[in-house]
Amino acid sequence: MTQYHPLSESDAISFAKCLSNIFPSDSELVCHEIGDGNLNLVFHITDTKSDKSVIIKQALPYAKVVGESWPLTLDRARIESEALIAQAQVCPTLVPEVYAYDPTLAVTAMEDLSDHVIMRKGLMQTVRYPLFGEHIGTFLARTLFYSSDLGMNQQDKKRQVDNFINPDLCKITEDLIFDHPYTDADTNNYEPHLQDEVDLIRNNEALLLEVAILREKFLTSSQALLHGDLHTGSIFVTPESTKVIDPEFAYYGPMGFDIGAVCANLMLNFAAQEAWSADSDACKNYRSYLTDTVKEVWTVFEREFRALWTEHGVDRIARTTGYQDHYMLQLLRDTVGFAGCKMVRRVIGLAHVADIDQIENSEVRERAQRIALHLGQQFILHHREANSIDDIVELALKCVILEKTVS
Ligand code: SR1
Ligand code: MG
Repeated sequence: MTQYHPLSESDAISFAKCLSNIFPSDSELVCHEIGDGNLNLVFHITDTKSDKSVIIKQALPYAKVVGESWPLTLDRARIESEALIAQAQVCPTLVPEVYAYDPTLAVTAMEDLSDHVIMRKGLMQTVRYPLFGEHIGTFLARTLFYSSDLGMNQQDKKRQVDNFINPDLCKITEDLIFDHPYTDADTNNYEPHLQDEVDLIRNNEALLLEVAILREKFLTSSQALLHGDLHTGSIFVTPESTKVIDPEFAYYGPMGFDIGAVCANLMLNFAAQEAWSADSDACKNYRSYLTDTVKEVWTVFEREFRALWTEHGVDRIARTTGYQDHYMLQLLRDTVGFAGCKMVRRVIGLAHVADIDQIENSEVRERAQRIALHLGQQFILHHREANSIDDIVELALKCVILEKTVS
């Protein structure tokens, strides 16, 4: 039996050749390792004769971004492939198809999405994706509803909670999102000019309390099967199509964590737009596009989730008058809070976003970092008071005005 080993490009070709119904027998395969994420190897394999292609993704037994000193379970490859399959059952057009999973090699073979672009890159080129809000709002509603106690048998759900227990990857989130940015952790990574803001954050008791409340929810709530890392680098897009990839952080957690991740990453791009737009009018327009998209993501999510609940809810008690409204308001508030935590960590913590880090002009980059930090803090501080998605947008516009007046 083959033992686990990191694949070379030629190993990946041998693996791909054994996949049934992908490549013709006379195929001539070429392979490139294209993984630019923090954790895995990703091989792109094409048949030069038929143009058919496949992605082979392999988990490494450590976090690639740090090295072998940070061991990580290979079980995340199983979790990823099973999460993709579960998502495909309710959103078949919104995730790549899984062709095969090999537990020994921690490898998943899946549909190649090279005709799409990583959304983060598209946003940095100020491309607009008119169907994205509808697609991702639907993805969130369907994946979260059908894996929750509202949409599935509650005993079956508990077995799913067990199946998707993901302690190593949750620990990354617990540390990098809810802990390290608020203390002097070795893994933090921020530019020295931000020290004043970092000090303010670490000494803001009201902020730390809200982070503790949100962290508790991440630690203890098993509302639904989350994607777990739904940033714009985990989403492939074209103007017509949206595909969500990379659910290796999947676990049963609070729904607002996924919705907040999408909103946070749109708002991180918002913070960085001065650098990517051609001029200030274009920047203003693109920022409006981003805030409109945040609103649309929530609005579509809410519409679809409520409709699923009403039409396909399995729980009698969930039909209690007023309960749906109470639940949706709590989801909105969680979304705002988690979005804030995800913005702060991308400036102070270990893993950043290209939207901000790739800004060459240091003054513009600093303005983007400060907008992201201010906005993230506002979201965290006010998440328990939010009553509508418009509150998020209002906070964002206020932050930009404030940043202009102080810089
Ligand atoms: C050590 S992994 C760092 C980050 O990359 C992933 O995409 C997650 O966001 C994680 O927090
Ligand atoms: Mg990832």
